[in-house]
Amino acid sequence: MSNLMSKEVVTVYNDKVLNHKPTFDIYNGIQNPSLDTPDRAKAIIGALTALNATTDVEIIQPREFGLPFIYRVHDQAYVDHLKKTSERVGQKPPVLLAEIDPESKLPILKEYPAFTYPSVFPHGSNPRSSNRVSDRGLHSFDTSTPVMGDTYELALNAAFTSLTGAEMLAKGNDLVYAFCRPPGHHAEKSMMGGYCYLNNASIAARYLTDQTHKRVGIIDIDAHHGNGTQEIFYGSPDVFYASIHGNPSQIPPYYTGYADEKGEGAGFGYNLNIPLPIGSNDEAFLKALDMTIFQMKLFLPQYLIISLGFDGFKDDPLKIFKLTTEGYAEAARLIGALGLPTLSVQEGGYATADLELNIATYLKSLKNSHL
Ligand code: Q9C
Ligand code: ZN
Repeated sequence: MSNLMSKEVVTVYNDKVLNHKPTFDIYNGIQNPSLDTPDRAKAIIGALTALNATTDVEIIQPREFGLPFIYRVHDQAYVDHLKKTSERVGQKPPVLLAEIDPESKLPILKEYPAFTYPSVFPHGSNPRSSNRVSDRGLHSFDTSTPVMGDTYELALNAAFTSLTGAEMLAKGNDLVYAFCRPPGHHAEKSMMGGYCYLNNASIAARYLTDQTHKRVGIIDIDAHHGNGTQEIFYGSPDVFYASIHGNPSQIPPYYTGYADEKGEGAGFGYNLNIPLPIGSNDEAFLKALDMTIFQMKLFLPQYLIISLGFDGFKDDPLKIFKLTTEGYAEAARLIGALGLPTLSVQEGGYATADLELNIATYLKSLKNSHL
């Protein structure tokens, strides 16, 4: 597929990305509006529409895949839990709740879709569950990841988006962007959390190894550790997971993402974590990316998946890193210079006003550097 002209980025998504409306993060018992707003999707669609007009990207719709592609990564019992919980919640009417108006600072009544959160978490050495309350905790690791009536359908749509992207790669396309929403890298084999339900990047990686028997490298540049992707491939030598993220001793997902987590069994040596101090700048991040790419090259990957989050941006409300738009451009150049067939999968990024520029800059830079 190589061509002297820089090539188009095949972009996969549909308008369902706008429908996901998570209600709240519950932090220390207090409800805050979720940062994963539909306005994020509007911003990204704005960028993609403009890039489509200049023929930098070509937009295609995701297609459906059978559930066995999902079960290659997630336990069937977990997928069933997500489906049944969504169905049950979807049968309830919307709820009216007070929310603080950011301008007037006064409570205003707002209508939310029906939702459910975990209320308890597993304990004991052999946690058993056959109750909807204990099941919620069994399959969630935080209180930021509500299930609404359409969550199962929309999470599956995001997984189909990344599977369609992987299929395009397997068919010989060099650069593919899957606009997945909800995101995926925090979702474990049988746990939701961190705004994630199904691990889109992992589902794509497993599809590629199954279909092509080639080695897949994953570089996760979302500012959080992808605990789900790490867990899923921890024992796998055919998928190398590498992540650069804010130090998990200070930020979510807290419990994993340390540098001494290197994989286990046959997968030992195929997991790389580079935690960076909160407040790190472009220079520190790009140095870590350079080290990551050096390690990745030794693995001789045949496909590359980027877990693409922009929450390391300097104006992100989570204030993890101080990366600039030019920093993301340089990151894309380093990634593009590998010259591998590359699928970029959307993860987080909450500086909505800057998302449009950041995604456009990343995709153009990737396209122009990938020869
Ligand atoms: N007070 C991704 O970036 N915690 N997930 C937010 C806000 C959840 C991040 C707390 C962060 C989840 C995909
Ligand atoms: Zn993130």
